[in-house]
Amino acid sequence: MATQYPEGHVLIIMTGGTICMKSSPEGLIPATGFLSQGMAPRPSFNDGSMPEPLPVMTDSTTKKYLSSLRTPPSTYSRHVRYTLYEFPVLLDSSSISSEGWTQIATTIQNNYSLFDGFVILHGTDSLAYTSSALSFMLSHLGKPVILTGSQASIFALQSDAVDNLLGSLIIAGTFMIPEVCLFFHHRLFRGNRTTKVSASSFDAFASPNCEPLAKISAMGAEVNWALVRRPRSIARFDVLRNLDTTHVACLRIFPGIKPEMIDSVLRVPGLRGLILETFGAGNAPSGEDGSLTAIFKAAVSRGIVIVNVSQCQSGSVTPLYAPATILGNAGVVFGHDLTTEAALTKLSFLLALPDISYDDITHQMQASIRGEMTESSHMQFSHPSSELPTLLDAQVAFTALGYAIARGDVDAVKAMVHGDQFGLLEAKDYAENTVLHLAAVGPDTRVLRELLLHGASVHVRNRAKNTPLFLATQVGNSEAVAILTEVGAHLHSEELEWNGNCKRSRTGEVKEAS
Ligand code: ASN
Repeated sequence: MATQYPEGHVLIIMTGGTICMKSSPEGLIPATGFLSQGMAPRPSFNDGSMPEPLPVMTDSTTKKYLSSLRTPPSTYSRHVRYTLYEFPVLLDSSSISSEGWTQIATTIQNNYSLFDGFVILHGTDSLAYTSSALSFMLSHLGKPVILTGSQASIFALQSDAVDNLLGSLIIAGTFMIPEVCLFFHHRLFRGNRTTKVSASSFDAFASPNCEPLAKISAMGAEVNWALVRRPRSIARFDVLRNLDTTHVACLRIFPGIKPEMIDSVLRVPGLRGLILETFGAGNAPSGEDGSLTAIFKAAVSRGIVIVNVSQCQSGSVTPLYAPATILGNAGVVFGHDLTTEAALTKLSFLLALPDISYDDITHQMQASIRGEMTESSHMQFSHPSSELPTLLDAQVAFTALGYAIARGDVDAVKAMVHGDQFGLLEAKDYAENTVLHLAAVGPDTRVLRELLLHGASVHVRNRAKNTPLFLATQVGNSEAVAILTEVGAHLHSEELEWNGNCKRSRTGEVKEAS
């Protein structure tokens, strides 16, 4: 059925979890057939248009055509067209491991150029761990990866499954939020900031040290673009497989804990890292005559990375009290406001990097690499309400930026997008061209490079469904094509078909090839 609205294409990856579960004599277990039984019968997931199957890479060389469905148009006048790839073995997420994370990351990588976004369906028990792990495994990510699940099965009469899945699907198919996110109970969180806080409530996840990236209400999604992280280097999307979860441990300090207990964990053969969950702002007992401190010091000198995170949900590990300072002096790393989930998966990620030194690991554990930690220099600047930029200011700024791009004025462009308070990188003109579309056909590729270094997305398409790369190809701007390709831009299947059939002038006007 023809449609006047554009479609975002999303791949849903089903790994298991309550969302797909059905009863068995042993209790709830994951069941197959989610697309046909759970989604197709519901009008909010299926507009009845019976679209063609979509190609999905089930491994690096095998392409299969899987049934697809399309949502009715959303508030954003867009459909989301999607298909669902079910893993051969569906898990209760309590059984996920580094192998499962690699399977998810590899599936995203194999299908990266075929879809605009990805939704991962996963059990809630270890959802915060998987979200954190993927955030480290996927580097230079340029498309949304949204993990979700539910507290009750989609087949249950009262369930949070439809809201969680529909919200994730619409965000992944509409907004270019190039982060690993967790969507639950109407809120989109940065995945590596989350923790599961309830075993039964629908409001099951919290992100205590980082505001949600977006909230859904009856008015639609309110995205906090100032918080959204973007890739800011000229590099392609890449995946690190096989996190080292076998040489790390996690230990929670409690009143009266015996030093021998800690020592025996630190002497587990092959142990390379320990996440130490301490009291409050990072405090732990020193032991009689400093015996516990001596144990930590000895472990550090054996090359074990020990990271101090708080048992509290919010706040940060700091050298405020003597016990935390003593731990720091013994070589224990301050994990600041990392969640345990993020600390454990980050350490497993760093330990899996080839040729990384002990000093590099301890240094990186104390800095933010994927927005997992609040860095004091990144404190949000907030405008007094009287100085909030108006819509008119933003429109004027976007027009001025458009002119600067058109004349190739790299200094003016740099000044305008630096500390961008108007959301210029998300803004679109009447034809839904972003600043990157304009720069792709502009006279100076230094402007294009500058916009990329400030986080402009190469994957956003304009109203005619064209990417900046397509426009650059059409006007024969080979330098722009090379730069865009270097950051992982790719043509979509329709663009590959159109390419060669028509030529576009530098002003963006389409001409039939003669
Ligand atoms: N045990 C389930 C899981 O994590 C819990 C859930 O998904 N709500 O797979």
